[in-house]
Amino acid sequence: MATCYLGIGSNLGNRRKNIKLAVKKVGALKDTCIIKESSVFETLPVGGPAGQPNYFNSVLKIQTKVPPLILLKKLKRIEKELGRGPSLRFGPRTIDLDILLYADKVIKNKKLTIPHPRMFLRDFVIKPLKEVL
Ligand code: PH2
Ligand code: MG
Ligand code: MG
Repeated sequence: MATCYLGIGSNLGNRRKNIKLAVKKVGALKDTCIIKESSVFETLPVGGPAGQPNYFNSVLKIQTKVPPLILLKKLKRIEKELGRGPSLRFGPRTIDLDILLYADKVIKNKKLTIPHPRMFLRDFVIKPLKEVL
């Protein structure tokens, strides 16, 4: 089992509900369990088009046997199930599920970079992450 941290964000639709449903779906993944769930924080959008709604952000600590690239694929499927369509880079989205850390792995390829390349610059990640470390 690998300990892994996921960043969750939503700034479209019923943001709190989107996060709740995403957590439920992550918890239902095979070979995966949720260890801790941070509080949900309302945060100002960083980057992206001007005038987009505030985000709700949280972080999940999970344990999983699912390897990183497969986990990424499963998270993308959950995003799609929750109504995320194609969007601008940093544009508004119903749900965003990012792998922040995966055990002590360092990964860099076309599809995935771990640790998440911008996590240490982002208060909206660091604040909830501190609650669940
Ligand atoms: N996600 C982004 C870009 N900007 N800003 C906030 N406050 N929260 C986010 O989750 C967020 C963002 C790209 O994924
Ligand atoms: Mg993101
Ligand atoms: Mg993402």
